[in-house]
Amino acid sequence: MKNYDHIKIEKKWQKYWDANKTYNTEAISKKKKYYVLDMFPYPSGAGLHVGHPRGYIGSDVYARMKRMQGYNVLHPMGYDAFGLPAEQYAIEHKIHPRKAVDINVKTFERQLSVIGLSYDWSRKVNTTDPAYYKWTQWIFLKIYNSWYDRKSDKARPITELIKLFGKSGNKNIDAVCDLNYTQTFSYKEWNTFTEVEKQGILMKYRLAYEGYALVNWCPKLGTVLANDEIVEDKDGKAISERGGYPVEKLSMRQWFMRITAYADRLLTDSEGLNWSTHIKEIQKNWIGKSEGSEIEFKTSINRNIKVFTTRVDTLFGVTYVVISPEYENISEFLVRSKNMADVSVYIREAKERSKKDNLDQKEKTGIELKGITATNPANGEEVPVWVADYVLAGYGTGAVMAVPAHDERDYEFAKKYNLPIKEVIIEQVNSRHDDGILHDSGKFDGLDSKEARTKITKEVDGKFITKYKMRDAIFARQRYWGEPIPLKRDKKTGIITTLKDKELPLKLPNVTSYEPTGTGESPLAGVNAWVKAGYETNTMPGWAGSSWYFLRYMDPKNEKEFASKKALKYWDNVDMYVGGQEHATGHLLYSRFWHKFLYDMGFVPTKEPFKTLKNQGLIIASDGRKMSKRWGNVINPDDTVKTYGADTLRVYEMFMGPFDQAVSWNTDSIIGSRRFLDKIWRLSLRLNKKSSSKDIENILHKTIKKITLDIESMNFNTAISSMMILVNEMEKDKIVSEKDFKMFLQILAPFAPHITEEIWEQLIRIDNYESKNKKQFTSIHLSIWPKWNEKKVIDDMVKIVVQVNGKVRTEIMISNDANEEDVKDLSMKDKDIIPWIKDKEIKRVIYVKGRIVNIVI
Ligand code: ANZ
Repeated sequence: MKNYDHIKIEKKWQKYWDANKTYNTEAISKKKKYYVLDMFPYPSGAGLHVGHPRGYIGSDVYARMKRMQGYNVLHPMGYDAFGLPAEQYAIEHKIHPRKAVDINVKTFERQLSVIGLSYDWSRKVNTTDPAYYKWTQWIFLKIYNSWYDRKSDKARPITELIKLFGKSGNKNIDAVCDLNYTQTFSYKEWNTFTEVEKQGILMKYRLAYEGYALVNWCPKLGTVLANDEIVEDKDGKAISERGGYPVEKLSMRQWFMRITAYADRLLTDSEGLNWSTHIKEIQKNWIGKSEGSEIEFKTSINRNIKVFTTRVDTLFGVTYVVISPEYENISEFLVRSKNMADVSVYIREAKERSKKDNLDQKEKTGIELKGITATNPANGEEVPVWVADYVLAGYGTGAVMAVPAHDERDYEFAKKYNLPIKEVIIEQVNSRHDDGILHDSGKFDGLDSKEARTKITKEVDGKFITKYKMRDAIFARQRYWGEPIPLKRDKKTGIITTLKDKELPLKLPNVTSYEPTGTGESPLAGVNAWVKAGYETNTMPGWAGSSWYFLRYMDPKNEKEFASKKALKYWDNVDMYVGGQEHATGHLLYSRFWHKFLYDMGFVPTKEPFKTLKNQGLIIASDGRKMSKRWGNVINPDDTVKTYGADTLRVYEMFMGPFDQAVSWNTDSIIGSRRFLDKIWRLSLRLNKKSSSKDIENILHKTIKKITLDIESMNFNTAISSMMILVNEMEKDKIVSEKDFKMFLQILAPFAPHITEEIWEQLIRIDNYESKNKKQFTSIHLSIWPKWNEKKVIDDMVKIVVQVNGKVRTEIMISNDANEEDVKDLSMKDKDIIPWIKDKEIKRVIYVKGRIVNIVI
């Protein structure tokens, strides 16, 4: 082949790899394993644009190097195909979601395969496949049938809790349970409870439980919307992104997962993960652990107000106390206030606002409860009590002690309503919100904030408390296209029973209408047989199937277990996970949570699913926007592959800029990557059996070292630029040694797998033609990754600066292994140095290895 014909070459090798199963993972083997995983995509109707494969190409380069380094590499791909995108597509195109998903998967698969990604397709998973979601349902049931024991700090089967209740009631049990559940009972009482009562109590402890939550309800669309399906109109009111219809808050029956039980472990275990600090920080803030104190204020109406504060050291600076409009006992305060009518209007309006307004309140409002005061437990001072909407009912105790001198929100509020501001902390590090030294705080004056917090909490009989911002996760959608929740409800008693293992999967029934019902209920509520059987009508949310798929790849065809113990032990966990950072508070938290649960139950051997995580940056369209059908700026990889070749696309996407940063697509610069490959093609036609020059050899070995380290750290762009330099040097040289060129091909192979394979094969063919010992062809991608020769990597000669009394007088070149005496000797004999030192007494000669000689006279 004279010219580089990418179309022919790429087709040929994709067919060959497929037929020869070049990339199939060995089952459990003696080899060391390496697990390289991409976040699997939603197969949306639009297909791939050139932004999507960036992460896939990066992880593919990485996986290919690991394979060549001798690892048994697991590098699979699959589809996360339940949920809204697939459902929307189906509704818009009036086809059943099952069909829509199958069509979309085909498109994705075709697009992915022309890029030459080295997936083991025999391990493909699809979350909508009943053979897959059988195990999603199975895991759900395990979670449903578990509780969290704080004493052993792990999940345990609910059967054990039932036994404990029967033996000693719930007094000595330290379990994570519903925040509002305070009932205690003895074992005798437990045994007298009816089954319905018992099940009601257990629901407060289960790790998957039923409850109510405010959801975003769009009456016009007749459906519940996720937060990211809502936008604001010009007045800041919530409207649906599709159609622009009003959205309200509505309380609806839901299933939840008690992820809060794992808050602390999710926090502490993230420290050991090799993830970007940015993502860890996002998760940390999301979990929002805060350590503080709960203290009580007595009030003039004989009703205490308990507040949660992280800054009890500022207690002497309290100038008022605030309760939330949705505070539990607010009516008792309301009826005793002197301005009851106004307060009641305020409360009603504030509640309305919090129902309707989607996001954070912009301007703080409030009203004083006239005639009611609270007593500061530290100094007996009487302060006013206010109701205000900047205090949230669902956080802490729903009430705060306000310290406007040291808290920004209180400050804003105090300024607006002319409330006093009293400073009690000085010598803060950065701002008046920081810790410092106490003053005007009675006997605590002079203490630092930290010490004061302990002492003051004790003094006022407060409690030390740890709170989390994170809430339990809703685990239900009122839509059709999701995994059925494998529970049945008895019509008369309401008692819920779980399906047996052998009844799984509970398959999604065929329906004629899978559109929202308009009542807010799932379309399954309209399927007679389903309702008659008593099945749960909500389906699982989008995040169910993706919370454990990485485990299924380890043993994807197993019908008896979600994965065998042996496979789980061998594959251990994901070594390298690549995907977008937009999943920081969704998928990446949920899957860590499920994994920890499975660990507690002894089903997986590791505490964390993903050891290392790398986030690829976005590819922005050349007009500066995100690529999207809506903007008409999408570039289809199919076109690029056709015109320039998959190898060019791969090299270009890896060369565009640092892997983790956003870059913009520029069709004009693709040609540079293509020329690089053209050059390599031409070089391959003039190879030589002689050795390369020493210079080329040195550059080659340096490049091998650099590429190896760059791929390891995912610095793909610098890897490519150093290969470009090497190719330029080779091109200039008269002799291009075949042996050296082959090593170069090997390090290029992960980036450009087709062209390298083609040249590799041609070289073997030529060799075989010329020699008697015919060699069998084996793929370059299964060849052994070249090792660099350390001696060739170190420069032979180094430059030494020679100074006299600290002033630079000349430079000399010395051999790398020259010893100290030789270097000093050489420096003093140098013709440029002799004039400076002759006839002088030399006091000292200082040598800084490999860099400087300083002669002191
Ligand atoms: C007095 C104080 C003085 C506070 C000070 C802070 C600084 P994090 O860290 O986010 O947990 N707070 C408590 N419950 C609240 C609620 N339901 N709605 C709104 N704000 C609430 O924040 C804890 C702090 O947030 C608490 O500490 C309380 O204000 C406020 F110089 O108490 B602080």
